[in-house]
Amino acid sequence: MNRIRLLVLVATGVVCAQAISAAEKPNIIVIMADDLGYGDVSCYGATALETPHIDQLAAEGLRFTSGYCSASTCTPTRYSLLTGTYAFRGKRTGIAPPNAPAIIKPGTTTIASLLQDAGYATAVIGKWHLGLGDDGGPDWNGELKPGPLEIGFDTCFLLPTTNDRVPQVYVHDHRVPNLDPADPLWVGRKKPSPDHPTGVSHRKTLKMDWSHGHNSTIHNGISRIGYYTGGHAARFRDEDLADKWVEQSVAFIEQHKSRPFFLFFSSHDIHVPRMPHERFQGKTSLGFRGDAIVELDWCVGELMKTLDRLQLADNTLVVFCSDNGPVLDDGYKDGALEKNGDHRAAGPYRGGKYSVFEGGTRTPLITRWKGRIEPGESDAMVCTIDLAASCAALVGRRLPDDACLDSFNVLDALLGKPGAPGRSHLVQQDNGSTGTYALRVGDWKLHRHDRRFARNVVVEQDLKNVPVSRFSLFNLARDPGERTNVIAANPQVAERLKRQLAQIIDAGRSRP
Ligand code: NG6
Ligand code: CA
Repeated sequence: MNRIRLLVLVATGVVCAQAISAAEKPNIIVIMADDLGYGDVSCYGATALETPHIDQLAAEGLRFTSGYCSASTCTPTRYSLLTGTYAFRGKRTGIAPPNAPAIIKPGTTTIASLLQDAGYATAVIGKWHLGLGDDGGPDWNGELKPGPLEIGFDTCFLLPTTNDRVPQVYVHDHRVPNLDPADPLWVGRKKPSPDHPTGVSHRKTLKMDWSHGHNSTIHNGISRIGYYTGGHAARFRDEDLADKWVEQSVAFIEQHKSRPFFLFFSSHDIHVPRMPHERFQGKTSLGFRGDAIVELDWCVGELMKTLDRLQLADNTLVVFCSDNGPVLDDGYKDGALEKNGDHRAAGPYRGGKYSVFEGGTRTPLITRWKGRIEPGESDAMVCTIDLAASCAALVGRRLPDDACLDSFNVLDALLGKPGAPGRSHLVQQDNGSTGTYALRVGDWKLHRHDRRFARNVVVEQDLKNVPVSRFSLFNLARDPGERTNVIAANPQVAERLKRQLAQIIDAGRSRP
C-alpha cells in the first residue's frame, strides 16, 4: 500500500475500522438497574438475600470495586451514559417530570448512534426517563418523537418515565401500543376534575400506601406522581414489567443473533413503587425492596440463559450497573425501612440516592465477556459515562471531537487488561445542574456545594434541606465512609482539587 493511500485511509478512519475484524464486534448488553446500591447484591456483600445470577456474572467476569454511575439520580446518569457528557453541562437534565420533552436532542452522538454507525442493531428496553417529544412534550395519543429512535436506537420498548410517575403505559417505537382512540390518554399536572380519585381522597382503597408525594392519580391500587385519565386498554400492571422487559429483550436478541447488536436493558427494578411479580413477593426478609432485587436477578439470569442457548456468550460483552445508589423509603410504605435489619444497601459507603457521598454513585459494576475477560476483581475507577468512548474504541469508531465530552476510553480496564488504570479523576453529581459536585482523584475526594444547603445526605426519606460547608475533603483509603472532613489538615490537596474541579466545569469538557 503506498503511503498516500495509507494516509487517506487513516484520515477517513477506514484503517481503524478494518483493524477490528467482524469477530471483534461483540454484541454488547448494558443492564442498568434502578436505585440498586453497592451492598444490595450478594457478590458485593449482601447476606440478607441471594442474587445467584448476578453473582454468576461476577464469578465469570470482572467485579469492579470502584465502578460508578455519574449522578445519584436517574435522569442525569442515563443522560451521561448515552451522551458521554456530564449531565451538569446540559439543560433540564434533572429528574424528568411526566410530560418532559426529549432531553437529548436528535443528532446528538450517543453510545447507540456510535454503535449503529458501526453496523450494530440497537435497542433500548425498559425505563427511559429522558423525555419524549419536541418542546411541547409528548403527544401521548400520536407520534412520540423525538425519542430514542432519533438518537441512535433502531427500536425501543419503554416505560416512558418512571413507574411512580404517570402514565403506566408502554411506548413501542413511536407509539403507545393498544391505545383505544375512543379512550384517549391525557397526562397533566393538575387534577382533571374535582372528583378525580387520588391517593388522598381514596387513600383507604390503596394496595400500597404512600409516605410522601405519590398521592395523585391511582392506577393498579397505587397512587402516583402526576395525573392522568384514559388509555385504559394500554395500561400495564406493575407486577408484569420485568416479564415484559425479558420477553422483549429475548425477542430482540433472537432476531439479531447473527449480527452485532447493542441492547440497553434498562430495568425499573428496584425503583418505587416496588411491586414485583406475585411469584417473587415474600421471597426475602427485606420486604418488596428485597423481592424486587430477586426479580432483577431473575431478569439477569434469563438474559444470560438466552445468550447460552443461542451460543452468544463468547461473543457478547455484558455490563451490569446501576443508575444511582440506594434509598429505602422513596415515597411508599413498602416496609423497606422497617424490614431492613442490618442490611447495608450502600455497603460500607455513606449516603445513597440524591447524595454525592460515595453511596450515591459507587454502585455494583460488572463486566463479562466469556473467553476475553479474565474473571477477577478490579479496583480501577470506571464510570457508566465511559461506556460511550470505550465501546466506540472497541468497535473501531473515532469519537467526533465535539461529542462525548467527558467519556474516557477505559476499555482496557473494562476488559481487565493487567495494569490498565481506569480513569484518574471523576466528577460525581446529584441531580441535574444543582451545583452539587464531588471530585474523586485517587484516594482523595472533594465535595463542593455551590448552594449552601443540600438535601439530607443519609439514606432516608427526609429530603429537607440541611446546611453544608461549601467544600469538604475526605481520604477514601483511610475513611471510605467519608466521616472525617480533613480539609483543614490538607490545604494544598484541597486547593489542587478545587482548581481541578473548577477547570473541569469551566472548560466545558474533560475529554482531551
Ligand atoms: C423524586 C421522587 C422519588 C423518585 C425520584 C426519581 C417524590 C417525593 N420523590 O422526586 O420517589 O421518583 O424523584 O427517582 O416525589 S429516579 O431514580 O428516577 O431518579
Ligand atoms: Ca434511579
